[in-house]
Amino acid sequence: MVKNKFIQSLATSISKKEKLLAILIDPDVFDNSEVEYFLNKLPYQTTHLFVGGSTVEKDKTEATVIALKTHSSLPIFLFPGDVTQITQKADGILFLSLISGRNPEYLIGQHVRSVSKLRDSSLEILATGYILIEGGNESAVERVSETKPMSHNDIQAIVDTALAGEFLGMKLIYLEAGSGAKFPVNTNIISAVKEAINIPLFVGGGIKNEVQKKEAYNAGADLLVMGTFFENN
Ligand code: 1GP
Repeated sequence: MVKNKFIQSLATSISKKEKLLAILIDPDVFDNSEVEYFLNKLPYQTTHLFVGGSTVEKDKTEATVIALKTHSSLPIFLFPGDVTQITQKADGILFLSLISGRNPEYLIGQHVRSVSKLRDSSLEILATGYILIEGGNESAVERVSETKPMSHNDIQAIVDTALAGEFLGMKLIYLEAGSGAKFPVNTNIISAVKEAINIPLFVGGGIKNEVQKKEAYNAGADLLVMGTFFENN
């Protein structure tokens, strides 16, 4: 595999002003026997598949990745809630550090424990500054990480957090309203963060329709992540 293939292709897409769409699949609720049907229903704009969840039963992630790989050539990235969800069958991993929170376990703890699985791995590792923002209900990330989301009103603090992530060397920033959020990340936040940072910006949580997608892209999101909408439909 070309080193940093995904990060390089992201940079190319951004320079061409292309917009990317990742569909998030939670192995705990995904029916692997329906994989072909599911893939056929995805929007044609889909560019990536993400696989993961805050908590996933052991071995389910790998089975789901294998099922998806059998029927799709889209790049598959792990979006793991913890170290148990790492499988070598994917193309890469969002190496998420929850920089909006102050729980060491999700800032660095899980990461250290995952090294034995990643040291000799061919997975592309994408250091991701993961920022949880209030989405109108308690998210699984909030519950599992025992950290509070950042307030929509605190735009400066969110921008500073994103920039701190960039200064730490993270390869991308992910603004997360939480899976099944009542409302997605506010466009004012997206545009303020986009203006401040020089690395790709992912946005997810609570995006349910074309209007919300368009607004998030127009505000500056490079890649949107949608999960619940496709799980439910
Ligand atoms: C969750 O950002 C993703 O981590 C996707 O959220 O399930 O609300 O689309 P939804």
